[in-house]
Amino acid sequence: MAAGSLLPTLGWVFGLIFAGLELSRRNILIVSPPASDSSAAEFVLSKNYRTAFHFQPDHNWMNDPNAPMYYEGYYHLFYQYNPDSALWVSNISWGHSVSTDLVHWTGLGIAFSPSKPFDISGCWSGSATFLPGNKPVILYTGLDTEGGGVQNVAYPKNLSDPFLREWIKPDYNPLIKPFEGVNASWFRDPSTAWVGQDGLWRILVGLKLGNDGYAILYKSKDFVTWDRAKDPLHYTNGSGMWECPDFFPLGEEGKYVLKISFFDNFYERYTVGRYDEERDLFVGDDPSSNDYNLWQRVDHGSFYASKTFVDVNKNRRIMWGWSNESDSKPDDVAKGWSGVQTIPRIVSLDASGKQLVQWPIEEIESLRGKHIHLSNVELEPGSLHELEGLTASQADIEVEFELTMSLNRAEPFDQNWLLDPPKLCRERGPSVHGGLGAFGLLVLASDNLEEHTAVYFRVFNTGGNYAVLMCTDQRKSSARNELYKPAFGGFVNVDMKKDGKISLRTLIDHSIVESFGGGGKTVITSRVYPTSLSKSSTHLYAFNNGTESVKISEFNGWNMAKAIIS
Ligand code: DQQ
Repeated sequence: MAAGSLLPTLGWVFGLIFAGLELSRRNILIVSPPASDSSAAEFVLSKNYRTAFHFQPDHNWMNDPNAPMYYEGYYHLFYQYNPDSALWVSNISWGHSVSTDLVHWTGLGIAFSPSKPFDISGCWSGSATFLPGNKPVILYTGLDTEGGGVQNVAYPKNLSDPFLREWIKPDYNPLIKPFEGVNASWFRDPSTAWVGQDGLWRILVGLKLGNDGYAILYKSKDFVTWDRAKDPLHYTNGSGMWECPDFFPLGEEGKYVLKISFFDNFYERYTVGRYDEERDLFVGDDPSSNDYNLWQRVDHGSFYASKTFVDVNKNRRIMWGWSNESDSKPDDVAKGWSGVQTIPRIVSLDASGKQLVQWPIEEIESLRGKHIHLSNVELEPGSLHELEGLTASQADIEVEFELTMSLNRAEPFDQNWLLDPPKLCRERGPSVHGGLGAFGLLVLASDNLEEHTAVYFRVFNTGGNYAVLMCTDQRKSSARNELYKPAFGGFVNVDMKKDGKISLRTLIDHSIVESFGGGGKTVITSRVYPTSLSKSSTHLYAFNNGTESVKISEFNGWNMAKAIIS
C-alpha cells in the first residue's frame, strides 16, 4: 500500500476504535447511535458523568498520556488531544498541564501541534528523557506529509521556565524513519531513553512486521543520529502491533518490566525479566515471555497506552493510563468530551518478583472528606447491605472481606477458567449463587437497584489452595442498552489459605470506577453511565450471593472532594 493512502486508513481504524465502535476486537457488542428519544439525549448531556478527581481536559478528545515528568517543582502531564473535536479524527496535538501534587492541575494549553512536514498529519505519542544537566527532551511520533510514522525530537525553548510552556521542533527532524520493509502505518511511540554500558542512549519504538509485534531498539551518541540495533529488544509472534512500549527496572536489582499496548485487542500486558546489556535483549524470567497471551494484564478493564515515569521528587515509579469512553461517538459529540486519565498509580513488584502491584498515589487521599468506618459486618448468604452516609458517586472505598471460617465451602476449580476470566464473570454474574461468592460491592446503584455496577469476588478450591476471581460487571450499569457494557475479570494472585481475606479498594468518580483487588495485584477500570446518575444520587451496597457467610472485617469509605483541574 502506498504511504500516501495510509492516513485515511489509519484514521479510519483509530476512529472506529476510539469511538468504541470497533468492538469485534473486544468480542463484545456493536454500539449503535444513541437513542433518539429526548430522555436519552438528556442523559447524554448530563454534567454528572464528568469526573471530579480524575484528570480530564475541559472539553474535546483526549487519549494517551504522554511524556509524564517531574521538573523544577512541577509534575508535567502531556496528552494526546484533539483541539477541534470530542472525537479522535485529525490534528492530534499534545495538550499540557502541570501540578505540584498530581491531584490539582493547571492547563497550559497546547504544547505543540502538527506544523512541520515531519508531523503535519499528527503529533502522536511519545516520552520524556532527561539529558545530562537535568535537561528534559521529548521524543514523539510525527505523521508526515504522507501520513506515515516517523520519530521526532522536541526541546523546551526556555529551561528556566519550570512550566516548560514552549517547545521547539528542530528542522533536522525526523530523527528516525521506517527502515526498509516496514509499513509506516505500524511504526511509532518512542520510549523514554536510557544509557547502556557503552554510554550510548537507547530507545524502543513499537512496530508490526507481518503480524508480529516488535520493540525495536535504537542507539545514539548525541540524541540526533540514531542507529537501529542488530536485534529488537523483544518481539512475539502473531501479537499484532505493539504500541507504547515501556521498559523499566523495578524491584530487586536487575529486574525489568516490559509493558506493551496491544493494538489488536486494546489490552495492556506486561512481562517480567532481565535486561541482557551485553546483547541488548530482554530475557524473560520464564518462557511465557515469548507468548504474549501468557503475559499478565496491567488492568483488566478500560485502560490503555499507559506510560510510567520516575518521580525523582519522591523516589517512586508512577504509571498513567488512558480510560476510553464506553458510550458512542454521537454521545461524545453531544457531551463535548471524551477520555479520562486514571489516577496515577505507584507501581512495584510483589515479593515473588513476578507480579506488578499498582496503588493510587497517596496524594489522592488529600481529597478524602467525610469518613465512614465499620467493622465486623456479617454478610449472611443472600444479603444486601446499604453502606449509607457517603456521596456514593464520588468516593474512595476500602473493604476487607474475611472468609476464614468458610473456606472449606469453596467450589472446585476448573483450570480452563484461567484462559478466559471475563467469560467466567459473564457466566457467573453477581447474582449467581456459589459457595464462596459472589460477594463484593454494588456501586452507582439506582434507587430501585435496576442500575448498578457489581465489583465482586468468587473463591474456588484448586485442591490444596484457592483461586480468587475478581470481576467488574457493567452489564446492568445503565438502563441504556446501546452502551458498551462488558463484564471484566481477572484472577487475584493472593494466598487465601494463608491470609483468609481479600481486600478491595474502589475509587468511584461519576463515570469511572477503578478497583484494586488484593492490595493492587489485580486492577479493573470501568466506564459507566447510569441514567440515574444524571438525575439523582446513587447508592453503595455490600452484597453476598454465596451460600456461606462472608465478614466485612473492615470498611472505610470517604467522600472525595473535587480536584481543581483548570
Ligand atoms: N495513540 C497514539 C499513537 C499510539 C496510540 C495516537 C495508542 O501514537 O500508538 O493518538 O492509543
